Amino acid sequence: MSDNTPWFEGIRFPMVCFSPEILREVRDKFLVKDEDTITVTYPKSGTNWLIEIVCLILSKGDPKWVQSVPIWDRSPWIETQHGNELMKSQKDPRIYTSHLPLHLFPKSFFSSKAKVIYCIRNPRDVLVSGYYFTSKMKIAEKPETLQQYMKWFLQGNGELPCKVGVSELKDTRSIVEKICQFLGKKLKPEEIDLVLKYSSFKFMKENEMSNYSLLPNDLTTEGFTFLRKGVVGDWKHHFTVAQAEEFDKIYQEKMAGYPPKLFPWE
Ligand code: PPS
Repeated sequence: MSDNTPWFEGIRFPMVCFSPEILREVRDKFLVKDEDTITVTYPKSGTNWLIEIVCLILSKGDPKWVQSVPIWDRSPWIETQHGNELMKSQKDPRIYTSHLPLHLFPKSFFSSKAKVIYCIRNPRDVLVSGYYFTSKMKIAEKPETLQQYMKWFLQGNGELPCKVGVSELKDTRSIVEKICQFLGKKLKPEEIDLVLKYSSFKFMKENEMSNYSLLPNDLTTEGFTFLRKGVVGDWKHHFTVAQAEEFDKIYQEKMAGYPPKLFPWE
């Protein structure tokens, strides 16, 4: 990645949506409240899917809210200029989102009782998803090839905060039930059915409040599709054997010391 993309404390941020002032303010001054629910992810790990599920749980499966308010307004990204501004008028109990790594996360979180739902995805699928996303967005520098993007990706972007983990959203029903329990929301089985229905890939792809078709044209290029494939294991169709080996080598190095089979993709 060229030096045109600005750094903030070891992380690269496209300055179209971010500013050093806001990033600093979020870390040092943002007041996390005990009643807050925060969805936290590394980018391209299923953030929007998780937000949709949380919103639908809060509305007991009624799709009115998710079909009338853009996803980035329902659960604002606190570190973006738009999200940060919205947070100033957000009513309690608040829900919001962040991709921030641990060292940039609001300090006040660590002494709060706020609920964090942290979603992880196979980093190989994250890489492929990020490659297509970056290739079609005007805010980020475009990789010429997957190999080039892999090189950028493997340079690393730090780690994310984790208070409660939700692994890759494979068995979605049990994940939804786990989130309901965590949030203290009792939903009837038929309400859970509605949460699953309206947060499915098909429904989210058709919902213009969730599929990013409302993004201004000057941010995206021809052929931009936010809900691209939504599957597990797409990386196998993209990595060459050499790339898979290169990825594994770095993965093993970075994960040294963690118990084996810690994650579902291992
Ligand atoms: S972002 O830009 O970081 O906020 O992106 P994020 O939402 O984290 O990740 C985008 C990927 O999530 C997939 N997605 C889904 N998969 C399955 N079901 C549902 N409902 C769903 N919603 C979003 C989306 O398709 C992106 O993955 P890829 O692999 O590119 O398809």
